[in-house]
Amino acid sequence: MRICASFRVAAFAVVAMTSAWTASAAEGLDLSSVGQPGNAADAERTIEVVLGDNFYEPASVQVSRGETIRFVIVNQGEFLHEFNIATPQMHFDHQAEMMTMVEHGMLTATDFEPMAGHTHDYANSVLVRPGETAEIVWQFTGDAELEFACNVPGHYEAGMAGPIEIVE
Ligand SMILES: [Cu+2]
Repeated sequence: MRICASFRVAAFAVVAMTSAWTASAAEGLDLSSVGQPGNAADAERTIEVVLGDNFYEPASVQVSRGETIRFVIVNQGEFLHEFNIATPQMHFDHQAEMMTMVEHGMLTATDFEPMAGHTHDYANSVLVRPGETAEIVWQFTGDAELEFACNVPGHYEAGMAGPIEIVE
């Protein structure tokens, strides 16, 4: 995690304003219906997901219930994108949080700054800067309707969401 000195000052200033939504975000994050973090050693498959402006390749994925997948997430776009495994409602809620991050200068079109109390450090989601690659290992043990999506403001509506079909 990189926190530059100037950002520490800015972060301190907005901590009071953001503490409420940070707490609610953490408390509301019951991931059991989505699945659970997996171990890379248990992954039966690796799926490479390319993030573009504003699309995913592949546009959908199919997994077996209980399967552990290693996602290698490559941002080939010119903008910051997210790969987030969740329910449509969770994505909707997260979009509001991200809008707050934008309003507080924590998130721009191409970059984001982690801060105390909110590092955007969830096991089911990752923000990937342009040109960077990230990994998520996830085990699909939940029973909710899932999709992967980017909740950077405007991107979901622009098409950055795809279904995750879970087959028995
Ligand atoms: Cu995006």
